[in-house]
Amino acid sequence: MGGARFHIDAAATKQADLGLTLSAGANPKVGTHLTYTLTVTNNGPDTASGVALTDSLPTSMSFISATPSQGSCSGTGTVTCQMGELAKDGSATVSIVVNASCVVTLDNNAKATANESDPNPSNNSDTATVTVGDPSPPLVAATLTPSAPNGDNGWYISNVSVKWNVSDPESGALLLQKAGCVDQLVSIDIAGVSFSCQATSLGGTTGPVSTPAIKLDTGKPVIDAHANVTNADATSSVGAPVAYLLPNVTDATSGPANPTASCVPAPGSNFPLGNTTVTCNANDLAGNAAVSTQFTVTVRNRTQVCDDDRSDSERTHETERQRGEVRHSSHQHKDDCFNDVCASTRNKTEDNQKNGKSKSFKGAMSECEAEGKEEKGRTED
Ligand SMILES: [Ca+2]
Ligand SMILES: [Ca+2]
Ligand SMILES: [Ca+2]
Repeated sequence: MGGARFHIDAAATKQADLGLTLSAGANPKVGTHLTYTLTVTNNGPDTASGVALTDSLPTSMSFISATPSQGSCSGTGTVTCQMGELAKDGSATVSIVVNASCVVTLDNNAKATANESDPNPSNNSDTATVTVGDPSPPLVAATLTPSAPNGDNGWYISNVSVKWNVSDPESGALLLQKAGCVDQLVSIDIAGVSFSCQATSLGGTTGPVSTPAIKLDTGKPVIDAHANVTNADATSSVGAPVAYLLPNVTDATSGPANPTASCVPAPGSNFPLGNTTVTCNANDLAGNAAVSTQFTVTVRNRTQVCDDDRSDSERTHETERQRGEVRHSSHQHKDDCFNDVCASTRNKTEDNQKNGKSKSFKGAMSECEAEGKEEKGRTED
């Protein structure tokens, strides 16, 4: 212990005025390196021994390396360098390289000490101030849900949510200024709407960034009502081809995919005897399906009546015709047919009248006779 005290006492009799300067390189950007240079000078009058430099790095600076011109350094948060002796008027340096990790203005303080007493302690520490800049403007992106049009022809057929994602990893949220950038829910049919967002940080300005035009159609197209078709007459024993007009289609937003509906059975196709339900469907351009529309096509059973009620002689003729023994024109056949129908109808009507039943056959009979005469007249012409 006595030896140690003697050593300290002996050093205290000598004086060395250390001076420290701390300088920093140009203001860095986040993610780039910055070099601090510590320079220690011994202004005397004696040689300094046990020269040590201590630099407590700012917490937002991450240590990369420390390189002394003499001696050695250790530590990463607080860097301590043992520089050894420094002769009067001698100087030594330490280069400390750090990485700037965030946008900030900060001070770095360092100090120098030696075993000898320092007659001028005021120049033993120094401060360097740097401002770390933001190298990049904000990140701006919109997330649409659904992410892409889920209908036809670029249309959405369900509500669309728009969420803005705005960030700046260097400047941070507090340094962000936004214009627009409002989350949206598109829930009303519209032929096209776009939203935008602009953001500014210490790194610059991004935008305005715009969403694609959002076209929303959730409404079904409408098919006009179609009246039943009741006046079609059979042209053969299996029915008749029946023409009808396809119903029109309207749609408020995207418009109909086709101006008229698609109906089954199609117009002009053969309809069987009796009632057939026709079903019509349609889509709009966005792909929404209409509520289907139905109507009835009735094919009246004239041929069947004729076949049932024709006379035995007509049946005989039919057989002969099939055998090729008799050649009747089609007009002649129709005459026979209608005659038979009229005869049958007349008989039924007379029977019904006698029995006091419905007289509705009377109308049918006169209509039938009129048509029969008309047909006959054409045949004779
Ligand atoms: Ca000093
Ligand atoms: Ca940035
Ligand atoms: Ca629609």
